[in-house]
Amino acid sequence: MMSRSEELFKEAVTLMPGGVNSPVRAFANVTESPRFIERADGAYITDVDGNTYIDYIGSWGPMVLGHNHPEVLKSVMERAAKGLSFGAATELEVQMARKVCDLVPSIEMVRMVNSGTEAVMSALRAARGFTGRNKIVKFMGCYHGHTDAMLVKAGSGVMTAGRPDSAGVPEGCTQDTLLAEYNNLESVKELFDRCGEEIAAVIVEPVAANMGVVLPKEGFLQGLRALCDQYASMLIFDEVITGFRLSLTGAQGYYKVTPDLTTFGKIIGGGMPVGAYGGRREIMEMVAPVGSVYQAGTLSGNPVAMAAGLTQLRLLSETPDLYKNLNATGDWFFGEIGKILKNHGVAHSLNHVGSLGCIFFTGEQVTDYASAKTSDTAKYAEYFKYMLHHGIYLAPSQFEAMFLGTKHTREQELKRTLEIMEDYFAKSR
Ligand code: HOZ
Repeated sequence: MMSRSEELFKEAVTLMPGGVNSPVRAFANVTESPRFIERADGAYITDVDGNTYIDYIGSWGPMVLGHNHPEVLKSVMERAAKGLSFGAATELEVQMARKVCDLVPSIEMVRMVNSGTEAVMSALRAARGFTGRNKIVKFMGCYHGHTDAMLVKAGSGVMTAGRPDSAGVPEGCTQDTLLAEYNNLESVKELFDRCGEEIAAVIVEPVAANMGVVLPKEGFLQGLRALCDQYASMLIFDEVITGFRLSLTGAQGYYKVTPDLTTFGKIIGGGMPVGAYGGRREIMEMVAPVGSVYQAGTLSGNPVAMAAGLTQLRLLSETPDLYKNLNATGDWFFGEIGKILKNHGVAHSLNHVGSLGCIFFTGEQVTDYASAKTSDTAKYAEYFKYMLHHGIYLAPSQFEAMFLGTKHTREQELKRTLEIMEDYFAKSR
């Protein structure tokens, strides 16, 4: 008999490409039928068949405080009762801008948009407008949303689709995208040597989290900063994943490197469809209606989304030791995973920082796109399926991250997860 999720998927594929509104969630790479989610609470997510799982996706990052935080929910309900969208300025937008500028020292001005993709697209335009240059350096395996210029050797679903680029992107849109290797400063230097005066910006995920998780080597981010300074190019940190996750000041605070521009995504809306870009005042003042870089959006700064995001940012900034505890829990959890993998002789590269991590099934240390690609994706699919069938909801792709939140406790959720991992790796020897 078919489950309700299977029934829905059968219908969905006749109505939506691949049955979904975003490719990774189709579960195609783990040869499993996607679960259709009904509700979520804390660290748990429940599908339409009533199966409850410990959730390690957390809406791809924003659920740092767990699903359905009562205060976030309350602010959404109260705000929704006053109207869903005005397409006009609101006080909440001012409060949100104030909060982001107060929390992140590199951001003097900010503009709200509706997604990380939009934030990146707009930040690139601002950097190009400000410098009067066209070329952008991007790293293989880094994913910056699906804006045309960034769909070159991108991570996430593009990586698992088995083709490096997307159809429908004219060559002209990517001719100014220069590719470098993550963690290889030399590859960036070569590009600057060749055409440094034409490079508007270097964009990077300060912790790459869309080719699995790949940490920056010591000096890599600092080296990018120095090169950008030398050539008066902009350094853009895409903190869609790391912002308000690694620390209150994101990866830039964690690694102590200051970008010129920063992009944020869903995390800034507490899970609502929000993104933002911001940075140095002189760059942001290039943006319309002050400057000549055009960018707009009816739903940008939507009051309900702002209410959710502001409440989440307030809770994140006011809860004592939140990041200290969350990062310590991450260190402990991934440490325990490491022990299990080692005990069972599993070839792996376990990459993690704070509450973000992933297991690569490869004997190579994963430090970039090429080494990430050595991972055995069939092995990942097998592991994923076992975990799913035992109540653990992991990313349905090798090339994504595992996200922890404050509701994942050592005593319950993490302990249970480790027990199931132990069972799996003991059986799959
Ligand atoms: N890598 C994406 C999040 N950063 C996956 C989300 C999706 O495609 O649905």
